[in-house]
Amino acid sequence: MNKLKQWVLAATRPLVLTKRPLVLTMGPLVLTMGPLVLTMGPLVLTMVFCCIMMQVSCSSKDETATQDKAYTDVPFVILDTDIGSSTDDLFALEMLYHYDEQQLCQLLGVVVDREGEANADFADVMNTYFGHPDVPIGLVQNGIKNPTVWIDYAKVAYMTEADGTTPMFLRTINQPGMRPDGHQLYRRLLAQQPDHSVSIVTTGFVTSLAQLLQSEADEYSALSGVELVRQKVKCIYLQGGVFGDAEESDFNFAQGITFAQTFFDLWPKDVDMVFSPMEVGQAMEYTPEQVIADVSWTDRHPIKQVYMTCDCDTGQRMWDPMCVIQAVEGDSLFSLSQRGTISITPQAHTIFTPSATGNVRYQLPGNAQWAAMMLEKIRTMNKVRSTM
Ligand SMILES: [Ca+2]
Repeated sequence: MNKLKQWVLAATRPLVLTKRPLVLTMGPLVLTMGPLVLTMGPLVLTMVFCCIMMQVSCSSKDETATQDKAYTDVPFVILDTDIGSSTDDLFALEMLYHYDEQQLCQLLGVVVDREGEANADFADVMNTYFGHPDVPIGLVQNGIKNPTVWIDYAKVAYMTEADGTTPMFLRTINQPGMRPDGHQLYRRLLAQQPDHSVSIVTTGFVTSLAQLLQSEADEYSALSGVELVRQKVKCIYLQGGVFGDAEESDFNFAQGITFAQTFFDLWPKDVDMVFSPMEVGQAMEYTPEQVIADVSWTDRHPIKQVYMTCDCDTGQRMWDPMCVIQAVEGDSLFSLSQRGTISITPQAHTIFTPSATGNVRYQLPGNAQWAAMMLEKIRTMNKVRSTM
C-alpha cells in the first residue's frame, strides 16, 4: 500500500509542484499566450513561438517568485549536509520536512556536500518519500576526497523488494549527473530570495559554502558569492566548533581544512553565525531500538531501513538536529554564548574571541531535562506517520 501510494506521488509530481506560488503563475501566463499565438498564422511559427514563450515563462518564474514572496519571518532554510555517514543528518532533514508542513519554515533546498551520486540519491529518496520531491538537491563537485564514513547507509537508496528488481524507495531524479553543483544551487536559491531572509543550516563539511564564497557573478546574480551571502543570508547555523578551554580539532572542519579556512576567511563578518558544538547534541542519544520502535507502522521507511540494514550503534548522537531546531524555532530554547569573532587554525582548532559586536555565538550544553525535551522533539517528528 505504501509503495502504491509512492507510485501515485511520482505520477502526480507536477501537481505537487503547483503548491509553489512561482509555478502557479506559469499556467495562466502560458495559457493566455495561447489565443494570441494562434492568430499568428503558420503552425510551425506558432509552435516555435510557444516554445520560446514557455522558455521565457520558465526563466522568468524565479523573478516572479521573488516579487510575490513576502518575507514574514518564517525562515527560508537551506540544509547543507554530509548525508551518507552519520544518521543525525537524516533526522535533521526529516524535521525540516515536518517544520515546512507546519509552515514554521520553508525548505528551499538541500546541498549534499559529501561527494558521490549515492549520497544525493539518498537525499532524493528522503525528499520523495516524505512528499517533498520539488525540493532541489545540489551535489558538491571537487569536494573532499574519501572522507570518513561512519555508517555506510547510502546503499539503502538502492534496496529492492524481495523480487530483486522492484525498488524499495522511489526517487524523483533517476539519471546520474542531473543535479546542479552544490555552490551553483546556493547561488540560484539565494538570488531568488528576499534580502536577509535565508537561514543556512550546515551539518557537514563547508565545501560548497567555500565554493559559494569564492564564486563570481553568473546567470543567477550579478553579485559575488560573498556579496550574495551578505545580502540574502540572515544567519548560518553550523554543527561544529570546539570552544572553551579544549584545544581539539573540529571533526567536520578537519576533514577539509583548506575548504574550512576559505570559508572562515571569506564569510562576511556582519552575517550571524551560530555554532552547535558536539557536546550539545552529545546529550541526545536516540538508540537504534528506539528509532525502529518509533516507526512501528511500516518497514518501508528510509530512516528505519537504515537502522534495520546497518549497524547504527556506533556512538551516534543527535548533533545535527540541534542546528535545525534553533534555525526554525529560534534562540529561546537555547543557552547561547556571548558574542564574539571566530577564526580557524591549520589544525582545525576554532578560536573564539569575545566581542560585543561580533557575529558569532555558540550553543551551550543544557541540563538533563532540556536534553530530554530536545530528544522528544526529534522522536515526535520521527513518529509522524507518512501519508505516502
Ligand atoms: Ca552531519
